[in-house]
Amino acid sequence: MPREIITIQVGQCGNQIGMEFWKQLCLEHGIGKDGLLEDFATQGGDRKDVFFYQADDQHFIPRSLLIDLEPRVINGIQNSEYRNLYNHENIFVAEHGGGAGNNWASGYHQGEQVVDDIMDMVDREADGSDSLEGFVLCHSIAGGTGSGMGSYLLETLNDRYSKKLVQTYSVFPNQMETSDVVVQPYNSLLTLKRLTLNADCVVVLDNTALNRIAVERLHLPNPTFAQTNSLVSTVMSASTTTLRYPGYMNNDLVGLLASLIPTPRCHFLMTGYTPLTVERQVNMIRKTTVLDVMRRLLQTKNIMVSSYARTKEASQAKYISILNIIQGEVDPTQVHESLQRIRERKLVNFIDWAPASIQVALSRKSPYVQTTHRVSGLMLANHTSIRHLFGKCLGQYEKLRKKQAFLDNYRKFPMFEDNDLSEFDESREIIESLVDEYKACESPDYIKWGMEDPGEANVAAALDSKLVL
Ligand SMILES: Nc1nc2c(ncn2[C@@H]2O[C@H](COP(=O)(O)OP(=O)(O)OP(=O)(O)O)[C@@H](O)[C@H]2O)c(=O)[nH]1
Ligand SMILES: [Mg+2]
Repeated sequence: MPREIITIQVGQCGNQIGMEFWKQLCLEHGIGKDGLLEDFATQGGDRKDVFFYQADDQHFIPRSLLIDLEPRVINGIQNSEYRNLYNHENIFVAEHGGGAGNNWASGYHQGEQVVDDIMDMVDREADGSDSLEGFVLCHSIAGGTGSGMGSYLLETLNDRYSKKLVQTYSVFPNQMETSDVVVQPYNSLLTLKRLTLNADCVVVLDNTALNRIAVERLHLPNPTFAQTNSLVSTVMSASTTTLRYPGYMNNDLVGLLASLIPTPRCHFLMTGYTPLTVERQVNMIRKTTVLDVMRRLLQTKNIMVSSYARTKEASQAKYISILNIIQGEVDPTQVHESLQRIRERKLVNFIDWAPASIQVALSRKSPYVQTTHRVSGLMLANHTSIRHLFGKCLGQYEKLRKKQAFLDNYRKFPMFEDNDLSEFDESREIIESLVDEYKACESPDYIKWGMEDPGEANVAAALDSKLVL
């Protein structure tokens, strides 16, 4: 029985990374640019129906919604070789075409106004699936549309499809480039509140780290979005391989996430990948034992989130859980031995309040995509040092807010009318408490954390229900 997943791509970044994801999926499943199955790909054994459905004329169509408040990126997709891939009824571009001008409040407000049209599309896609497992949202958190409208959609999905999983691929802004978007700290903070409260899992894609990897590892002096998005699509497709090439574990999203997310709020995942390549440029790695792949995955230079921790803090950071998805020619009997080695040599610093959770899934690889490396690995990790990224967002927000900078842009919209800035304050509190919770995870007493505060008792309740299960 398929466990279908509907992808919702919102805004420039959301649609650009979404498009790369679909290109990669088409290649891996032998689906042509027009959605027709290639002659060589009829033998299958893969599960295309998780992400695609087949139309009456045999075309494979992505279960995907393309949404933007300005036409440029979606027009680009519609004029590309992939123009016949998507269902045209699933494309939403605002009539005014003016975007949300890097303003979360505008994106959120416009989301509220067009939500019926978009939910009609979502409902239609949901009705067309046998056993819908959940939704994947692709967006950036720093602009106006993906962040603001994305936030509104997250709240709505949570409300209307409360039993379904919601996972996001969320692009964090480049912290090194001041010119990026001046008000990005406001937009990021307001979006982070929804990612904390209304998503089951957030895969953090950090433009700072993606750029660093492109410059340092791939020797691209001025990486373009096309180049960093190729890293993103690699991560997105690798993280879904166990769903698309079923094996003995992690065949559905709930199974994949359950092992990585022991408590509901700490659901922000980092990723690492090896070998890193862009546009067929390959750093040759010859040794391909499971242990080698796992070691490489644990190296910070392969990890796609930048660390802002000071040295002392960094040494206290711990892994809550790790899932390594390894594809290619490896000897499965090595898995157990490698795990033992990693434990013995203390290569990984794990939390003290639960058993060390490091899992390895050996997954099949697409027979249609030729790679020069024999083995590749993706690490999905729940790691407490993610709190420093949120800390950085909070710090930047405080600076801007203290100066009362650019707030008038927000006051124009109903949520912030009459100088009501409580939404900012509430979002700040929630992110502060998220940072505190990740910090608490570093201590052996985490299980007791938040018990004295009735507002946080839900964490303990959730833990209890997990233990009962
Ligand atoms: N990795 C990556 N980041 C992107 C891409 N496009 C935009 N970004 C980042 O996304 C942020 C800006 O958000 P956009 O997605 O352009 O904005 P939007 O959602 O379209 O919203 P508005 O244009 O303001 O209505 C910045 O941090 C950019 O660096 C992309 O293709 N890849
Ligand atoms: Mg835009």
